[in-house]
Amino acid sequence: EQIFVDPGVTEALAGAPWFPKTIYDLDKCSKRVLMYGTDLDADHPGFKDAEYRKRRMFFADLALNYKQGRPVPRVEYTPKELETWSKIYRELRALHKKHACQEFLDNFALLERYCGYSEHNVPQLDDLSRFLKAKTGFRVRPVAGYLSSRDFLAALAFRVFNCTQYIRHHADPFYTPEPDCVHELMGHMALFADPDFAQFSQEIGLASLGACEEDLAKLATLYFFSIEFGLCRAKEPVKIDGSAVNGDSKSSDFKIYGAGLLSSIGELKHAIEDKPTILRFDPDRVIQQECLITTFQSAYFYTQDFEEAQQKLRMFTNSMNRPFVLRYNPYTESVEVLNNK
Ligand code: TIH
Ligand code: FE2
Repeated sequence: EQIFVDPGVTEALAGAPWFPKTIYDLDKCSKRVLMYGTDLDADHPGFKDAEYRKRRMFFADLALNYKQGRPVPRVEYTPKELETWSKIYRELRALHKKHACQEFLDNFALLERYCGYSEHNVPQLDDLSRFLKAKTGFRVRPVAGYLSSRDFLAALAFRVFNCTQYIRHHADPFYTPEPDCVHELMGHMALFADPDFAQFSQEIGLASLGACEEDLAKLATLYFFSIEFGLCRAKEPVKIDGSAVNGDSKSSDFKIYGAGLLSSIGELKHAIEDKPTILRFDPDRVIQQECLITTFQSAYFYTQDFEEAQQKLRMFTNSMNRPFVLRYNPYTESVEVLNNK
């Protein structure tokens, strides 16, 4: 409870959608699963597989009983699950080395060293959470499936990432329409260990708290075409004397940092080999793009680097109109609401 309540703040908040004020409020909004959560949709590859459905119930239970601040329960993956993981791991790692951005690769090497990443082991969310906390203050909590954009983005404001713990059905290891632990572990985790990327992610989260529906949809689209499907420019190798090395530009001019590409063998190859539409990440253009969740994207967006993504995002969030200002307090892990009138 706030002790000194500014009447202007109370009034501004009354007109805004509810949002978590402290990290413990995430126990409310991170459990409102939308799709596939406990009951799978009919066209899902696991729909007719009773064993898979039962397994998904087990994971849904873990997530729905989770409480912020507790260790994430460790899971023993089955030989079948491990087989799916190994198959993807081997192939993705080879693709990462060629096409992922340098920040991703550097941090991925740390995950292999400190978080149990290997072809023969599915890493535990709790180990990642501890590692990320020490690196950037990010943590993960288990989630049962898709959340609404609002509930999903809200957690980022507290440097918390909602992370699925179940693995995709073995029928289609190359692409899944819903996030699974392969997507989270192979796609997202490495960059949350990068301080600039962590900051970028948190700023999207903070901007989303209490935003109106229209602004929220735009932010979700910006999140989608950066954190999930973003590209950046390959850095020119630099010679000892500081000049750029010219020539030899055989490999693509773009590197990948988006998790949805880095976790999908199918879509990553598509983005690299099929010459898709690649446009500059300009928020006013990006927000017009439809986010596709059951097929490959029809366009991707790039920035030079994370710094440019950050600047562009700030330009956008400054133009949003919210009747209050939020300030994150890392000591109390809560947001303070200030009057903006
Ligand atoms: N399509 C991705 C994959 O197959 O790994 C998973 C997702 C990315 C974005 C939303 S779901
Ligand atoms: Fe994702």
